[in-house]
Parts: sequence; C-alpha cells; structure tokens
Amino acid sequence: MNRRTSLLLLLLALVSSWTLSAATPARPNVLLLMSDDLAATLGCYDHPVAKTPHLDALAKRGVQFDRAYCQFPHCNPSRASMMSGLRPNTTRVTDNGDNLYQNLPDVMTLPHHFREQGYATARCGKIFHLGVPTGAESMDDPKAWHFGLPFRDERPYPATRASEVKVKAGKKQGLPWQETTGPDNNMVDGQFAERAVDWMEKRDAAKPFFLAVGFHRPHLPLVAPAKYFDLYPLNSITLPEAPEDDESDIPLPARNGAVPGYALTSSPEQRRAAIRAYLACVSYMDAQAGVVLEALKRLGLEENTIVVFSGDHGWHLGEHGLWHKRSLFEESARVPFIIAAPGTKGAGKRSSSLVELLDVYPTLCDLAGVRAPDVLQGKSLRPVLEDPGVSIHDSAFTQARRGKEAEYWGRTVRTNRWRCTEWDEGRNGIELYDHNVDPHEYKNLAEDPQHAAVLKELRALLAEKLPPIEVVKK
Ligand SMILES: [Ca+2]
Repeated sequence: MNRRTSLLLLLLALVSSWTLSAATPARPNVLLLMSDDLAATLGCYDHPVAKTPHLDALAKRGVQFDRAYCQFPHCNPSRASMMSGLRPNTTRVTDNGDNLYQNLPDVMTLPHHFREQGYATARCGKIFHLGVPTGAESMDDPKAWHFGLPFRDERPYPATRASEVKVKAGKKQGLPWQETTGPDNNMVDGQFAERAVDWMEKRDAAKPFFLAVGFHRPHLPLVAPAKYFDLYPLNSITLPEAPEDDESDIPLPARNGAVPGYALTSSPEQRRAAIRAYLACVSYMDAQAGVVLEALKRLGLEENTIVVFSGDHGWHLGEHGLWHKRSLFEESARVPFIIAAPGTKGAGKRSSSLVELLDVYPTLCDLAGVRAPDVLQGKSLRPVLEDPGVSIHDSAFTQARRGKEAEYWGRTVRTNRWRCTEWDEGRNGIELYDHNVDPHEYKNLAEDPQHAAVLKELRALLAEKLPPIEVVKK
C-alpha cells in the first residue's frame, strides 16, 4: 500500500467514525445484579422485618415485578436458561452438572452477545453457575467477558462471634449458619462489590459496559458479619403461616422429603434462628448491592445505565415444611425482580404482570438498542416498563426435578389466577391452586370437578409448551 492510499484510508476511517458517533446516541450501560437462592424476602416485597434499604431504593426508581418466575429453580439450569434466553427444553440443562456449551455449542449468551456488539463486559462473582464449594465444573461462559473475577470458596470463614442461639448444623439436615467478625469485605460478596466498583472506575470509557455482579448470599451456608444478625432480634422473627393441613392432597414428589436432606426438623426456636440467619445474609447482600449502586451514582453513570436486579430462583423458609429450593411452589419458582431503566415511564411502580427470567435477554437488547438474536424465547418487557399495568404474558412456566435420584420431573404453569403442576406428565401427581383464595398453595383443587375445565385447559398448555426433556447422556 503506498502512502497516498494509506492517507486516503485513514481519512475514510475518520469520516466514518465521525458519522457513526454523530448519528448514534451513546448506548446505555447495563448493570446486572444477581443474588443466589433469594426468596422475596426484601422490604420492598412487603416482608414484615427484612431490612434491605438499597434494593428498596432501586425498586423506587425502577419497576418492581411482583410475579416474576424462574424457568427452573436450581442454580445451573436457571442461570443457563436466563443467560441463553432459552427454555430448559432447549438448553437441556436440568442439573448442576449439565453443560450448556456441550449441549448447544453455538449458544450465544447474553454477555457474549453484548461483547460482540461492542460492549466492555465484566463479571464479578456468580452469574453462570460456578460450582462452589464442591469444586465442580465451572459453567461460566469462556467467551463472554473481557474481565472475569475468579470465584472461590470462602472457607475457612472469618472468626465466629459466639451466638446466643445454637442451631445444629448437621451434615445433611439443617441449615449451617455463622456470625462472623470483621468487615464486609472479609467475605466474597464484599470483595465482588469492591472489584466491580474498581472495574467501573478504570474501565475503557469509550465503550458502553455490561457489568454483572453475582452475589453468593443468601445461598447456604448462612454466613454473614454479626452486625447483620443484630438487625434482627430473635423475637421479631415469625414462622410462616401454615394451616393445619396434612397435605395428603398434595402429590408426593411435591412434598417435604422429596429431595433428601432438605427437611429441617427442629424446634420453633431453631427455625426462627435459621430464618434470622437467612435474613442477615439478605441484608448483607443488600449492603453489597448498595456499594455498587452508590458507586454508579457517584461516577455519574446512573442516568445512562440500565440496572437489573434478580434472584436465580426462590427459596423456602418453612412453607410446606420445606427449607430449600427446587420445588414448584410459588416460594421457589418466584424471584424478586427489579428493572430500573432510565427514561421509561413506569419508574417507581410495581407490576403484577407475569414475567419469566427468559425475558431478561430480549429486554436488555431492546433497551440497549442491540439486535436480539432470533432464537430467543422470551419477550421484551419494555411495554411493562412504560406502563406497569400492561400484561405481555398470559402464563409463566417453570420446570423442576425432584426425588432421591431427581427421578420426578415436574412442570408448572402460573397464570394470573391459577397454578397448575404436573409430575411426570401427571402420572405421579397433578396440582391446581387458586391464587385468588389460596396464595400459599395449600388446597389442591385438581380433583375438584368444579374446576375440571380450567384444569384441562392448563394441562393442555403444559403439554404444548413443556414436552418431556430429553436427558443428555454424560
Ligand atoms: Ca441458586
């Protein structure tokens, strides 16, 4: 190439970059905050004692979704679905050992897509499943991030403060918990928040960013600095409402004991202590989210950053006698979910519009002006962000595996009024709950002839939308 041609090419490049920047408004940044195993135990979700001022403030400047559902209440399957924008029927990720990238070698995950579209991408903590503390295979997307903070197990924990209430931390039964001494950044979530702020401060400001921060709490073990336990006097903790119901109308795969080791059979005082430890972890997580959100404001980025806060699935705190995830009841399928998108008109309102976590990917593409891949199975929530009274889904779907060998396959559909669940296409049980009168799903109406028509309709919907998943042979 001679000198004249080089100069001409340089001039052309300058003109085209000038034209591009003049014609294209700056694309918004994305901040995705996730919490692990989080029930709707936030102040903004009307929990009677939860103290979560930072996420409550985020909800005030965004839209809070009261009926958002994960697609599979287990870490890896839920995250693989949300981050690929595909149902578990397509990802065939139904266990923590299933590998999204082996099942779908051409998958284009959400952060990888934003990276391809010119975004600077960074991950601090657990966004994809990261297999701790067992040392299991990491399910992080190797192509997604410019910067990915190594995730590690935080054992041994910092020093313990002696607690006034001892809860047995059995090997398989019970909820291990601990009050630690020392500052927030003695534990990994505090470090994730600090590193995320550091990355924002030092990033390449010429590019919009996609920053994902995945907090580990309130995932077991329930370990948090003692000051967060001090927010919750033990006598302020109430146990969940449970009617005197033997649950014999609820199919076996749905009930307590269907997943071994997940039942906590302890005294009411110990149950209250376990809930207190969970809430302490929620407040600790909220404070770390606050560190990132305050930095966003301090750096003048709030006006041009879309913030999404989500759990990966819910958690039981004693409802139906359950103390874990992986059920298809409301507490496990539902997630706390907030979007604050600058310039949208619904800010500050709550929405009872049905949402699936599948909607995160197309929503962020829509809001950021990034073309959404054609294969995505969710919908953009933009209409709801503009008007929280609008509905874009008639139903939300969740799947699960339960039983000693995860041998029962469950599928459920939630509509505005009903939840209908089938185990093994109905061979091992069918459930129908009327949320108008039974929000905690204690009265199974599947056998009630009065509701035969709605049951038939919802079962047909399940058969159509969620055919049995082909298990990938390992
Ligand atoms: Ca989880």
